[in-house]
Formats: sequence, structure tokens, C-alpha cells
Amino acid sequence: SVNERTYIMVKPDGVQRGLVGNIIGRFEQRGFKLIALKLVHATPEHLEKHYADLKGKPFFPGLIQYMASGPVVAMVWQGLDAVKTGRSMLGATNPLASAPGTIRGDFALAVGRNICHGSDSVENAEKEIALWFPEGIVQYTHDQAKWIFE
Ligand code: DAT
Ligand code: MG
Repeated sequence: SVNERTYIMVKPDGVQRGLVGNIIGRFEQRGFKLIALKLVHATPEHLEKHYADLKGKPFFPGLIQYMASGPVVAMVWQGLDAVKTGRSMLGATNPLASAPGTIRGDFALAVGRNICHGSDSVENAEKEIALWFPEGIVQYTHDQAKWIFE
């Protein structure tokens, strides 16, 4: 739907490497509407909730340590098919398999340093938005919408 929302997060390596503006720019240029944004240095406990589905994987402790190693940029983007389109803009989980032109395909090489997160389903997006933005989301009219959607 036009009002679908996805949770996108620039990971600590993306912040340290100065890729925040580029990643935000891609979602802006594509026509998505920014409805939440903040810089946050998350605790391991918070990140364990975010990645709860991966608990038990051999890389889980390293993933949590990496994600807690510095601030992340937490965002919510809204627009047509935001979840699936966000995933395609991200590229494959392993950057070696990500096509050039995708965020991971343009900026990353290692699966454990893949720059950016994006929700993988509408249901998970809603869960992640609630986890990262318990304060709620600002509502405003995006005046571009009439130029982006029929
Ligand atoms: P994605 O981030 O594409 O949704 P995921 O949810 O399966 O991928 O995994 C979350 C993150 O965990 C992923 O972005 C990087 C890390 N990860 C996944 N598989 C890994 C592996 N085999 N080795 C190291 N890190 C891995
Ligand atoms: Mg995932």
C-alpha cells in the first residue's frame, strides 16, 4: 500500500564511514516519506530484542557487539511497497551477492559489516518501529505525494 512503513537503520559502520546522508538521500530521491529519524547508541539488551529471531546463531554474539559498538541512525520510511522496495534498495544480506547500485552492493564487502538494516516483512516492520520508536511517530502531510503517486 501507499502508506506502508518500513524500519531502516544505518548500522554503526555506516555512521562511522559517513554514509548516513547517502543512504537517507536514496530513500528521499526514490519518493519515500521520512516519518521518523534519530541517532541512538543502543544497548545490547535492546539489540537482542531487535534481532530476537537470530538468537542461537553462531554469529549472534558478534552481531550484538558490533551493533552496540557505536550509534545507529534509526528511521521510518513510508510509501508504496516500502518493505519490499527497501529490501531491494539494500541488496542481499551478504554484500558479495549484492548487485551494484544497491546500498550494500555499493558500500560493503563483509556480511558482518553490511552497513544498513531494513525490515523483511510488514509484520516485522511494525514490531521494529514499535521497538525503536516507542514515543510514536510524527504525522504530517507530504506535499510531494501527488507528484509521486497516481
Ligand atoms: P538482513 O540484515 O539482510 O535482514 P538477517 O536478518 O538474516 O539479514 O541477519 C541480520 C544480520 O546478521 C545481517 O545483516 C548480518 C548478520 N548476519 C547474517 N548472517 C550472517 C552470517 N552468516 N555471518 C555473520 N553475520 C551474519
Ligand atoms: Mg533481517
